[in-house]
Amino acid sequence: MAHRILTGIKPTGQLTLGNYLGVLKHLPKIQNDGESFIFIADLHALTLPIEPNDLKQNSIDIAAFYLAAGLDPNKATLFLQSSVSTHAELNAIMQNYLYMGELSRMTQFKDKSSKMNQNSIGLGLFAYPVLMACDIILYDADIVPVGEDQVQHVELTRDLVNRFNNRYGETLVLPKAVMQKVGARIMSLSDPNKKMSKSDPKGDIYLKDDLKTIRKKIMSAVTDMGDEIKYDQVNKPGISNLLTIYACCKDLTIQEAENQFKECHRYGDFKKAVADAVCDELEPFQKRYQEIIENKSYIDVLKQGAIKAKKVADATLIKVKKKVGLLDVE
Ligand code: ATP
Ligand code: LTN
Repeated sequence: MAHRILTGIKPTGQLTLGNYLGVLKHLPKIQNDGESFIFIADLHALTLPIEPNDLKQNSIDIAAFYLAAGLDPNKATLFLQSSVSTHAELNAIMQNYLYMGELSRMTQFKDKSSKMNQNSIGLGLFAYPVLMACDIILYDADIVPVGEDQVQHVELTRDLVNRFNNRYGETLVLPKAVMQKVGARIMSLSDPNKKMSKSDPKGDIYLKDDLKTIRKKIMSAVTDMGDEIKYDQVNKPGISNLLTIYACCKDLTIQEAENQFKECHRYGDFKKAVADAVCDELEPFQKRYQEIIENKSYIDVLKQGAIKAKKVADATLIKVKKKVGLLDVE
């Protein structure tokens, strides 16, 4: 059977180089591996406080970034999660098949909620993986391209699918998280032991940063003791992260990237090469983004995408409703 591919990015803030190297950059290639559904997870962005205007602008940005990265609306279906109400409907059913114990063990929930006032943690943040599972299930997706931090949520989706299928008979497709070999976890430039994340601005490179700022950020990235350019996550997390960024921008393996810097014993020279690689990669991408923002081509793409997505999603919802015994009198 042909593959069904699904992935999403939530419009919680400005996209980072981590989002780009972990997922965005690879989507144009992935879209040829099967039928792709690529969306803006705007309902998910509401799980933490966000200004309405920021949410709108971030959503537009993600749409434009998808297109700038090279997603072809004739091949992939691009849409806003909130335009397809079926996500919320399936969520109402599926929340009964994931357990509070499971949800409370999710790393993302533990990380995000630990930074909050314990009396004002929204239910949506806790129940986040239920909605994410619905996103995946609705499109019969078997391939879910994500960065490393999202693998746990896809694993939980697999548990849900197995639980549902065991209870009601084969109904839902079992998904699999697919990560890039290089780039699945880009780390912060100021603390290479922490993930680069758009909700934690320290050590981030934003896709909208101008090239001068990007250079400056890379040149001042935290590095490690010694002068060797070697991949060693434990003893050289800073250099390893920069090597990963370089390899990913140049489409090299880590080994190939390392070989290029065998003779280099000056971190400054190495950082300059990394900055060049990132700027070479992002310059044309930023130009395309700017054009798309100006011509607003994303509006029609999202409209058409929602219509296509809804058809597929509704068919799954009908199947699920039947299986669980919801009476259909339409
Ligand atoms: P937040 O900080 O709001 O949690 P995020 O950037 O971690 O945001 P998303 O925007 O929803 O999360 O992530 C979109 C995709 O980018 C996901 O597949 C995620 O795994 C991936 N991703 C996010 N950060 C990185 C990173 N540092 N390295 C590689 N992939 C990443
Ligand atoms: N949870 C993801 C965004 C997301 C997603 C999805 C990714 C929402 N639904 C379905 C893949 C498949 C995140 O926080 N990065």
